[in-house]
Amino acid sequence: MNLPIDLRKSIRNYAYQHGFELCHFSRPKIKHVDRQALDAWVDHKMYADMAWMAEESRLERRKDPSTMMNHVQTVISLAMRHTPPPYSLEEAISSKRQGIIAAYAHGMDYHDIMKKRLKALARDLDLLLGQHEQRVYVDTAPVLEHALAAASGLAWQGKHSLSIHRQHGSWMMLGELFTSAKLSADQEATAHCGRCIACMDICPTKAIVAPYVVDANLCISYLTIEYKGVIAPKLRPLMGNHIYGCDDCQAICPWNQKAQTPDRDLLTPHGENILPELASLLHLNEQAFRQRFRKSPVKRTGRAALLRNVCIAMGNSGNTNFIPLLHSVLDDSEPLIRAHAIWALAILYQWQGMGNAPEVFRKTLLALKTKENNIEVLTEIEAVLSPK
Ligand code: B12
Ligand code: SF4
Ligand code: SF4
Repeated sequence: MNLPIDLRKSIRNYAYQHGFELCHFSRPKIKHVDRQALDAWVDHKMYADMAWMAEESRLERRKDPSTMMNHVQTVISLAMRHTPPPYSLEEAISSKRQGIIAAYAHGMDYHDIMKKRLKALARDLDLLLGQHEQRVYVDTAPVLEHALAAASGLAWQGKHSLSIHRQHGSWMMLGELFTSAKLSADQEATAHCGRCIACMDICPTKAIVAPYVVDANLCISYLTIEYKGVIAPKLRPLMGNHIYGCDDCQAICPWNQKAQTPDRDLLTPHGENILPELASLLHLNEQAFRQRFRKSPVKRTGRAALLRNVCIAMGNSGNTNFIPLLHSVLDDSEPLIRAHAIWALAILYQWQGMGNAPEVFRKTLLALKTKENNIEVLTEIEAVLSPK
């Protein structure tokens, strides 16, 4: 069915009522240049351990959204804004006591909220247009969300690869509603990065390897959220006090300096998660972790990986008050935490001017070595006892 243009106005109104600030329309097509760029990204293994990003069938669906649903005619791209970080980047990265959780994770998990809102919008569309085929997607589906957002005019893709809106900046999350109704498409977005490369310059790990291309292997967001293993020693010092995600490339972006705090933030930021005290996190046992982050996206990362990040942030802080705390997790049941606590202690002892491993720490490590059977923890012990 071909539908009149002003129906889009009604749909936008519904979208707004459901908590979406932006609602734009495009055909279910990905441009050749985006398909090629996706292939190149996969060929260069920039997806790191996120194997699903390279799975053949999912890759094909990413490149051709029309294969996601029979009879799809229109993709409705939607954005839900969230509150920007309520602190400056300098203030956050210079703290010696606190860790940084990315702004989108200061409140509730957007996946849950956005899915509910998209389904409610789909019900409205059935009432408006008559019962028809629809599907909703948020984040995890094989949908190239940035490319569709750009095609629909919702936002352009910045050099940090994120979607930016002229007025709202990039502090927003994306979702899509695929429908069999043929609604007129909006005009493609125009880009406004110009000659700026501030995001590429500020990135602590130089993960934006070329304009529009992020190598996940290097990105702190990937390392702290998605990656569950031992973090490469050379990357640890670059992670600073980022303990969940990273907003540096967005915080520096000139388009975000003009962005207003949204009137309503359905993710409702929670004070506890805004620059949390590192010390308050290191002693969370499994139950306390689940309780503390039960509504937050942080729960998806799990206790072991979060506390691994906390250990790294403590090591990077130069705050030697953390030494006793780190000693107390050397017998944690999670090898990941033990391994990174050893690294952090070695760094903090250096800050104290006690060389690589002062005598008391050496004795502790020698004792640990006799009972440790995890190879990764043993590697960390060796790196301190016999540095190369
Ligand atoms: C995998 C993934 C990640 C990975 C990889 C990131 C990446 N850039 O690929 C990791 C874990 C690192 C990550 C991190 C983050 N993510 Co993420 N992530 C995704 C996910 C699931 C897929 C992205 C993807 O397809 N990557 C593959 C690459 C090839 O795609 P691409 O980056 O869009 O690349 C395009 C460009 O390179 C373009 N291109 C190439 N050359 C050129 C040249 C020109 C001129 C142009 C215009 C374009 C262009 O072509 C490519 C294909 O379209 C999406 C959700 C989704 N389903 O889309 C969320 C998503 C992108 N993430 C999101 C967020 C919020 C983040 C973080 C900000 C979280 C945080 N605060 O820590 C960081 C930001 C890091 C960054 N700078 O990208 C949001 C972005 C919202 C927004 N405003 O844009 C999304 C859309 C989730 C959502 N539903 O809201 N993420
Ligand atoms: S999220 Fe952080 S590490 Fe990743 S590209 Fe942006 S600034 Fe770099
Ligand atoms: S910091 Fe500059 S280059 Fe990067 S996304 Fe923003 S405007 Fe574009």
